[in-house]
Amino acid sequence: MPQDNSALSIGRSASEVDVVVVGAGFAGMYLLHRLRKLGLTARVFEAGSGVGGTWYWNRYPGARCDVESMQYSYAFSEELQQEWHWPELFSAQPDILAYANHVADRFDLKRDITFNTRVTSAHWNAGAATWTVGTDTGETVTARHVVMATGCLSSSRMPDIEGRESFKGRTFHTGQWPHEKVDFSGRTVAVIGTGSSAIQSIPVIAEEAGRVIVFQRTPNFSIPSRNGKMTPEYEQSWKQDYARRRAEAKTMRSGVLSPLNDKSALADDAAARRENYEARWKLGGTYFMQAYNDLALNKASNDTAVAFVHEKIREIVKDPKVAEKLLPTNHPIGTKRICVDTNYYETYNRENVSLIDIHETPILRITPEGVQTSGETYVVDDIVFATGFDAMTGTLLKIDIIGRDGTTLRDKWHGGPRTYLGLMTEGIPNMFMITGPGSPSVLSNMMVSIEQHVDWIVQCVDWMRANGKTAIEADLAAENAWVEHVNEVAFRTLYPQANSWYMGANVPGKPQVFMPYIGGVGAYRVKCDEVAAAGYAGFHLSGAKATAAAAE
Ligand code: NA7
Repeated sequence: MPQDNSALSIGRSASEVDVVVVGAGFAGMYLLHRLRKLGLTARVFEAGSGVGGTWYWNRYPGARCDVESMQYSYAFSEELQQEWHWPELFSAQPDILAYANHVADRFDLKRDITFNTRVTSAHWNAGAATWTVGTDTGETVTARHVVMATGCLSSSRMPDIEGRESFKGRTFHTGQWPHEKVDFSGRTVAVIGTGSSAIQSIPVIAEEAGRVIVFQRTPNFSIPSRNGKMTPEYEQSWKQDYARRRAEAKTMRSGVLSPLNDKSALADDAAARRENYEARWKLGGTYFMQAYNDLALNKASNDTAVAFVHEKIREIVKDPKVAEKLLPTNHPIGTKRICVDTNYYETYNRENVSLIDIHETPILRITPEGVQTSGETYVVDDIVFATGFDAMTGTLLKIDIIGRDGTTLRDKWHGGPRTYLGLMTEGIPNMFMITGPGSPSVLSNMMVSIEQHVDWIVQCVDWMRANGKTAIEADLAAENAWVEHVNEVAFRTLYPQANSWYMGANVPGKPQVFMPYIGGVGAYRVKCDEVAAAGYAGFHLSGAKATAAAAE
């Protein structure tokens, strides 16, 4: 029985701890809670001034989760999931941030979190089997383990457009939005990008601004969310049945309990297919992609869903020229993260909204007054960059990580990320990643994947203590086999056909490797559990029991 040391506090000044955790989003918070329960000491470093990670930074108008509230929440505490009330079916950013703060207070987490502090380096000390972690405030801490709870979309990316710095008006990035409300009343606003953040924010900005000019490079598929108020009946249906539903969600491909229609799109005739897509469109959200079981696998099946959404866009958008520009044609539906919206396509029927296709008229530069394209110069008051992130690896590679025998993470990953199970990388001992590349991460309900990784890591650290092991490192052959498997599974699907951030394609010069693991949350969990049960097969463990016992 692990000892309950949740009251244990080491404060924010300890220079030696068992575990350094980088990031106080949902991963770092739950990890801290679990480590304390084991009686381990931990310090969490967080660049922001508060908890919440993604939901701390992405405060843009309309920011909302595309996994429904009853499922996008922690499952580890029955009391927590019973007592918390979500006001809407799909939660808005302020509600998720309020939840993160509630959890931090309820489990008294903040006393071990050092805010406003970014980890800049981590150097492995081979003799002592410890890490020395450095921060931008000049502090150094020594720890046996480091866990990167750094998030998958935490390095926002400004585009390399000439003259960007010369713009005289206000500029914003959706991923680093100000904490106070931004007033767009009466202003002319350029929005660059049409990914999920833009699709969520454009309808809200358009209601307030004088004019909105959207600069689109690639149209995206978006499905109406059908968000609404949480009804007591719906909430109760979940709360009464939470244990069973959570357990079932863990076995699903995406970690979301969802209505999968387990047949091929080609098994239905055109009329039945249309009826099915219509029902899914009415249902709303990402469940659209589960209308059939082969939409991510079979191009002919996928084409039927594409045709349906194209038809919907043409139906909603009144100006046929604008509608044509909005049709995504260069990637199968779902191979870029599908967007979920409230009134996105409808917004283009507003008088004050214009769409500029930058394939037709490329952006040449940003001037002090606005955005100059090959066709026209648009004078604007504000520019909103909804241009995304250096996903999955960006934040990790900013940290100067030096592992065994001088191996640096940057060198190790110069051709793209290489991991064993998305949890560790060879050459860098005792450093775990939560939802790292090579794990289901961004293709899944992040809460489910975070809890799975935290549970696995905590169990591993505990096992190491019990077995007198001081170091764990991924085996190179096991890692190579896993990387090959991740690729092989990805290339069985349509995903690699899109220039997506899953592939690193949105960052010029970034190696193009399919980063998340498509094999599904359920199968992946089984694999991780088997590895642990086999005494951490595919990992090298070192350290003598006698030494550990003496140290304790
Ligand atoms: P995304 O999905 O990466 O979207 C970024 C958008 O910005 C996308 O439309 C890009 O076009 C566009 N972009 C990027 N660089 C440029 C330049 N230089 N010029 C014009 N347009 C550009 O990021 P989001 O923040 O919307 O969403 C990220 C995830 O958060 C989302 O998938 C959900 O999981 C939640 P492109 O497609 O690259 O042609």
